[in-house]
Amino acid sequence: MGHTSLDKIKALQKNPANIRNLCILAHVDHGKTTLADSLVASNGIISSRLAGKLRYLDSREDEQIRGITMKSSAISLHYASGEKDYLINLIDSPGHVDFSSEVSTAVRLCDGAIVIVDAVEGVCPQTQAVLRQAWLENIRPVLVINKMDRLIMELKFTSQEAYTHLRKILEQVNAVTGSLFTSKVLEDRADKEKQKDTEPTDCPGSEQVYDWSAGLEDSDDSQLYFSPDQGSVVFASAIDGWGFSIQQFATIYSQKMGIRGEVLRKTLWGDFYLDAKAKKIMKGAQAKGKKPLFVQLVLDNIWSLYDAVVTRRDKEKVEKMMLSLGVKVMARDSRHSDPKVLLSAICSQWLPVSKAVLSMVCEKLPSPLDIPSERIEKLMSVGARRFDSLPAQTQELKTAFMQCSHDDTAPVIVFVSKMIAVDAKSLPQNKQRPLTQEEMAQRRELARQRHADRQATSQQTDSEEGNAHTGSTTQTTSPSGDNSIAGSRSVLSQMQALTVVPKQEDEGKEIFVAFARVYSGVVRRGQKVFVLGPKYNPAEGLRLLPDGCNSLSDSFPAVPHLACCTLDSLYLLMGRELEDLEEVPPGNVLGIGGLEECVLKSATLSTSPALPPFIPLNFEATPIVRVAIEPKHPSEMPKLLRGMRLLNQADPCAEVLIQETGEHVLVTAGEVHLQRCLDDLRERFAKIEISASKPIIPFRETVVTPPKVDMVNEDLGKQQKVAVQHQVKESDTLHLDPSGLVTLTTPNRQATVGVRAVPLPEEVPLLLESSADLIRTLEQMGQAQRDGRVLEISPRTRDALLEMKSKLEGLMQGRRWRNAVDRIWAFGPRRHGPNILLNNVEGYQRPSVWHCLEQVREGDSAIRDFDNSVVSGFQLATLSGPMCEEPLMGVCFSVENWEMNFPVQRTHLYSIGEEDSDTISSQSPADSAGQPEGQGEAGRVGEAGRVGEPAQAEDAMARVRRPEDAGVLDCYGPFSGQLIAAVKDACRHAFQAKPQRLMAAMYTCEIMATAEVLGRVYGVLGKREGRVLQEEMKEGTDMFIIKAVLPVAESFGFADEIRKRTSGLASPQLVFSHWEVIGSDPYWVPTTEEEYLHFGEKADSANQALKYMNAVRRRKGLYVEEKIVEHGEKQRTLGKNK
Ligand SMILES: Nc1nc2c(ncn2[C@@H]2O[C@H](COP(=O)(O)OP(=O)(O)OP(=O)(O)O)[C@@H](O)[C@H]2O)c(=O)[nH]1
Ligand SMILES: [Mg+2]
Repeated sequence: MGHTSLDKIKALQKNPANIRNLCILAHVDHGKTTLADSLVASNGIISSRLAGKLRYLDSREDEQIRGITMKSSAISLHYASGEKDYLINLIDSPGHVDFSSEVSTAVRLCDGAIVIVDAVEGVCPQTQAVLRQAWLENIRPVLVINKMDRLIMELKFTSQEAYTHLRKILEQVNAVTGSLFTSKVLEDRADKEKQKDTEPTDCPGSEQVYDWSAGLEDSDDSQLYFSPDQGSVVFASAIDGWGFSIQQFATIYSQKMGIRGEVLRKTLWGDFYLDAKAKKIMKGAQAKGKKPLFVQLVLDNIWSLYDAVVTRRDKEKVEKMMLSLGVKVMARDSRHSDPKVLLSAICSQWLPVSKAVLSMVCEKLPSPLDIPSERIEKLMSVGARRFDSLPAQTQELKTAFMQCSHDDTAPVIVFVSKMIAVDAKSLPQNKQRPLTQEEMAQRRELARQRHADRQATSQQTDSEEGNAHTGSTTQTTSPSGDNSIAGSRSVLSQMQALTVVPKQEDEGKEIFVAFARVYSGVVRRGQKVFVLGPKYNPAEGLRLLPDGCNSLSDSFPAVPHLACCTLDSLYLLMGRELEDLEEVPPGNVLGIGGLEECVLKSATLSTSPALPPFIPLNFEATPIVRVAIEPKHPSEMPKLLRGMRLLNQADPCAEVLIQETGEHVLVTAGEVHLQRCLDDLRERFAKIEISASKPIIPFRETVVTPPKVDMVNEDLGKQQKVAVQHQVKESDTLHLDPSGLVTLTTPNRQATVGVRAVPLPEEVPLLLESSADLIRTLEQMGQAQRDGRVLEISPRTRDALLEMKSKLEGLMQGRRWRNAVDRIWAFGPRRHGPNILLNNVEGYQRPSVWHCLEQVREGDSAIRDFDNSVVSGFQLATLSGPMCEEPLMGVCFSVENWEMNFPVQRTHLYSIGEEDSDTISSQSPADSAGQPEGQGEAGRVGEAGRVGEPAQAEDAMARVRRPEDAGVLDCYGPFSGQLIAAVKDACRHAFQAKPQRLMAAMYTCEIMATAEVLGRVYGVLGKREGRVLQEEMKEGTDMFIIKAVLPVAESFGFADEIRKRTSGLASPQLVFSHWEVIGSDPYWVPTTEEEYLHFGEKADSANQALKYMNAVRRRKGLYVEEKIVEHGEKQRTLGKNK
């Protein structure tokens, strides 16, 4: 370590008021790691000459080669400001979208963040994303506008232009935070209003109906906006090593010019100018055409320094400037052929960036003691639970967070946000460390002694060779052997004790270190803690373990979702190195060893059973790129499996799974992430040759309303229906109605279901996808209600659910969807997907999914037996569609007919609500048979007759015999299986009876390119079926920003191709955005003459959907309908004709 000793850091860790936990966030390549280098150099860990070039925190080889950060890493730094000593726990995070999950893991452990913005590029997509993440985690950001040198050297701006440009950037950033803040204030206000339950704040008698700014005025947002005069902005050039805040210049000029520092601080940024005559600072620089103070006093100095040193290389002037700045540089720097060396030597002394940034951080960012109580409540309110619905003991823990107490009585609370895989060799206990003075002296002594011994023995062995020989072989058994041999042996063992040799078994082994933070209590090595699973319920824990962790014996009662483990070792994270620690006080970031058995990716640890698990990390990126992997040599499969398990643990976002087909699949966030995961597997975790398939592109299947025109834009008549329906083959159990209703009877003819597939309005699946979490909560509530429990949810979640419901109602308009929302039976697949099961069964008034939201509980849980089987069938049908077994999306299955027909002696139908006279809860065979035929659908008439007849005879008996407990078992018996299969098949056939389409996953990308390469960018986009949404010029630069969407299927190699075609000038970032229906029909065949003429007989050349579908089917080993040999006589042997 550099000049800050480990002891110093240990001492600093004990004072939470002077600790700052922060991360560096920004868009890719805006200079996070470069800035971190300067901060690291300020602690002497790396040389300041190398700062910016070394990228110390990018410790992986591929990070260095590619020049991008791929994982977040932490380092502890010391900063002395005046009297005070601060400990800065700094986390550098990656900016590439593929690794945005790493940002989430970093943000969770911090109290503040440095947001960096490139002075040229301004606010980019990831800048917005990270600001949002910081916002969501309630951590406070400060701003660094980096790469200021580019304004001078690249854009050749004058200082005045630069000032205007900087103001714009600042406005952009503040606009982003402003929008986050406003929505929050409005939300809070709505909450408050609801609590008060008062009238809306309309001013009586005034014209104003709704005052949108109400609530915004009285909330304090001064902390929120970045503003140089508040000291929350630093202007920097990390690569040249300089940076400053307004404060620094205010101090300089207040001494020089005799103006009060306070005044300068307020006026250095903004529309102020210096009136030289009146010796006053005046407002209105812009209106009067004067130079603003910031330009005159700050930027001009920097501009002239660059001009003198880099542009004109004016030695004399440089000397003069150095003299006036009081800067001295080494001779070799001033003689260096690259003027940048001299520049950074001067700047890093004049305006060291580390000082500017670190003093801003210490002043503006909160310490662990200032953790907002809102944040604590949010962390502890897992799921949609309300904080005040948690047990009292749990709520008390809030004070433990706030106090950051060192007391032994304080509960230990630790959050692990990810597991880092490190090479066992680099652990401190296995590392070769430099010897201390005493050890060296000891070694010298030992060596001398050994030499003397050896001489003595050699004299002896000359005479008694045999003896010595036996002596040496029986070393362990005869300790009282020859004196000198024993002596040399003891010397040897002492030697071994002094040399630190890595254990053999540890060679190349990966050890997991948890990346964590202590929120309360002192963590000690060897301590026992509870590991709380995501579903752990503190109420249960408190009941079963009233004494907590202290009195824990080996046989503590089994509490669901709770485990106990020992913290084997604690580490200080120092970038590439780890240092051993005995204990870690609260408020610090640390590494914990020995958790790999209990923690997969993240976890909450505590000594108190009252703590609920923290809310899960919020990941912005959706993992979407999947590949199937297999070892080159099949015998190495076990190694691959082990490797994949390790990878899964070491990466917050990567997923590994075994598909139904038996393939081992790796799911990653993007191409770059995929590459990194594969490299990790090959070189670290599995250490074998592996082969990866081409990326598996996900698709969705859907149905659409029949098109009005054919492929050559001719009006379609009735024939489309014929073409569509050929896929459904009728049989004696399957009947297809011309309107698309499929009626299917189970093989034992005891149940009949009629299902119709209808495309959902376009926005509905989007809404359902984006509200997946809400739907999951709804499902949990429904489940709880069915089990007779009540799940408390926060008012906010309830509102969100109701809002979603009303949005759905708004979207599902028209005759077809009348009352549909209230008849939703289930969502699928996995009970929260973008498809809907609708209850249109005549007379079956089952409560809808929204039922659990209604506070008044009526006793009408009129659910039929086997209701669950229908839902299960629907889930299965939506999980994999008939086109290529991909999940469905945007399909509504409306169950229009469901009849059960039991021989009464075997089973019966009943339901809890059957007694209610006003609900026809259970449709007994009698009901179905007795219904007037006319009320069913056209296709049902025949069915009803057929099925109904035998039932009628047993009707009377069914009414009499209603044993209360029989039949329940049957819900899980073989018949339910038949029903599930029948519903699934009915859904599939109903799906096939409609025009089917594939949906492709789409990326959005923003490409920044100069005018010269614009054409080529469009070329690449066009070739890959991309669609440009928007193109605009970036203000103040000659760059264009192009926003486009691109199918994921066409995106592989896109970034590379763009980079190559534009000589590295444009580099896009792909972010998954949505699913889009592919226009062409994969089952289309030419039917009219024009179509034959236009597309030829095979007509598959233009059918993109067919290509995608067949590719998926082939991959999955499904039957692919293809003509392989078309014209036998035309076939040639390739070899001959080449
Ligand atoms: N001109 C100029 N270039 C800079 C400055 N700071 C960083 N760079 C360059 O910008 C590039 C990216 O820098 P990094 O520090 O790796 O960026 P990063 O934000 O860590 O990137 P990721 O971690 O991949 O998101 C490097 O080539 C740096 O040399 C600066 O102040 N001025
Ligand atoms: Mg980086």
